[in-house]
Amino acid sequence: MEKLKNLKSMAIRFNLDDGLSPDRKSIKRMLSAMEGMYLDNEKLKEMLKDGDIVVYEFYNMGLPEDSGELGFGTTILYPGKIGEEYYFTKGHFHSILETAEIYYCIKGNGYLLMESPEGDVELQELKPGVSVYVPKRYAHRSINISDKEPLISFFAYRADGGHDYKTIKTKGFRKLVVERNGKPELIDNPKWKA
Ligand code: S6P
Ligand code: ZN
Repeated sequence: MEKLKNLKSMAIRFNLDDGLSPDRKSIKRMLSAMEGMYLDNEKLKEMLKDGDIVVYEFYNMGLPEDSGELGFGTTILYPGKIGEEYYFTKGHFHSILETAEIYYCIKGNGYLLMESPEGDVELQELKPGVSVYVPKRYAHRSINISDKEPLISFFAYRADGGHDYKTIKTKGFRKLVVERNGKPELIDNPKWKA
């Protein structure tokens, strides 16, 4: 078949077991980068004394940040807890607030916690085969509730959406998912700042 000219397609492999790609280098978020994000920051500091660890890793394909492009990749969130809080991703709004995003869970079990600037909260369970639509205007954070498996999801969003981490870093999410009596529970974040 004659090859189409100027069609710059690409095929990127993501391993279905560990979520990693042999074709790109992942971005790793270390425990030290999560300082101040968990309720029990003292516990985090104590854990750091035994050395830094990777809490999650994800991909940025490095595509041009144009409105017609899509950013995509996998996020691999490892299992663990800090105090009663499960490991989570930092979470962010998109700089272009009107940016929606698609997640598709490949492996593991957890939640996608979402929150609008007005305080509407959405929580969806992530398990293999489930796709979650993150509506525009909603900050989002992945939470891994398994004690042994990584939570692996594929994501896609408009490549020029950008990331606003500051709002979540300073205010936090209104809600938190913690483990109580061996089960995940959604609670009000006692540290949430209006
Ligand atoms: C990007 C998308 C994911 C996250 C990744 C890490 O819009 O939502 O790729 O970047 O899961 O989370 P965070 O909050 O540290 O960017
Ligand atoms: Zn996002």
